[in-house]
Amino acid sequence: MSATPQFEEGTTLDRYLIQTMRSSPGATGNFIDLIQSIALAGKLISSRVNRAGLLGMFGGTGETNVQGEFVQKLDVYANTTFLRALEHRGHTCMIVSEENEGPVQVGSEWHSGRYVVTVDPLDGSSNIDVNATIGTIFGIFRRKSEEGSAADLGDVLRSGRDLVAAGYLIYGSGTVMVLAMDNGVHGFTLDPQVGEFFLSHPNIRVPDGCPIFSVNEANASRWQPGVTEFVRRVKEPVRKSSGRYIGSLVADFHRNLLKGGVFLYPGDTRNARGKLRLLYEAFPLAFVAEKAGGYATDGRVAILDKVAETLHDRTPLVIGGKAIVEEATSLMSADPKLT
Ligand code: P6P
Repeated sequence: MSATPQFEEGTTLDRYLIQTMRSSPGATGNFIDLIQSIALAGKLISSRVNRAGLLGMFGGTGETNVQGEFVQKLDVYANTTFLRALEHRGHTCMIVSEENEGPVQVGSEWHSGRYVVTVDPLDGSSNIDVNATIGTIFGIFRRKSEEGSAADLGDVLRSGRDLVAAGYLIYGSGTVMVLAMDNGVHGFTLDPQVGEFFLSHPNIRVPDGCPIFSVNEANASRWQPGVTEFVRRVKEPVRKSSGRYIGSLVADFHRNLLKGGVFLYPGDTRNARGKLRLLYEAFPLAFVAEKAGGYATDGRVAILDKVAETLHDRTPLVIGGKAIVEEATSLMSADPKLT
């Protein structure tokens, strides 16, 4: 794919995709259609999130999901919306969602779809009722299995390096879609009055330095020595770093992507693999981070070098500016392995 052409003010997501993909050999339009389907799901979820309090969409369903987490009403809506947006366009053959225990095979008449999508339909949903920023995270693989046949687990239990695109939608003061592909990372802001995403953050690059560190210090008593030492160092006055923790991965990541800094959710003596999921949280955001000049590790190895062994694998996560992530990783990799 060619280097990012310059885009004029008011470029829509559709125009960006067409201009970018025009230079891609063998482009069939399937990928553009897939991103447009994700954008549609984002518009629908954004509208519902913004009116949740008026529509009785606060609170839980009384169910727990495969993660053992209480399912919020908006979790169900977001998951259903995302699955429906992807299922009937012929571009997707399988979807792996945080909210579904197994993979969702796209309907039999559409097995020809060439893409596999991993998704956290609504990340941070425990923040919904307090109107804090939440988001949708997605990753896109090209299937390995024969087009026209049923997809299989080999299409998704694979290395993060196989991702062809990834991104997220953040539902905050505005709704922004951040999309990472070979040619870089770009942000598109939704104008709800016209229902269109417009290019607002071209060529996002993670700033150097560490103006912000983001970690839940309530877990400090369970941290390994390397994490404790890193957080001590980053809090030294000379570093001029501020602590910010929203408790919504998409919001904490997006702020650090734009302003610089590091987010950590390490493994600890209670959860050796931490809390966050590899396939539909860490992989996609690590792809975005690396395409923006940043980095992401599990405290030892690059997130994208890992191979997913189960659909809901958890992983420790250190993500943000390259130098600060490398500094944290150099300390954490000396820790004894947690079992
Ligand atoms: P804690 C939200 O529930 C989430 O999955 C991520 O969005 C967020 O980064 C993390 O959990 C917060 O977890 O344990 O700090 O509340």
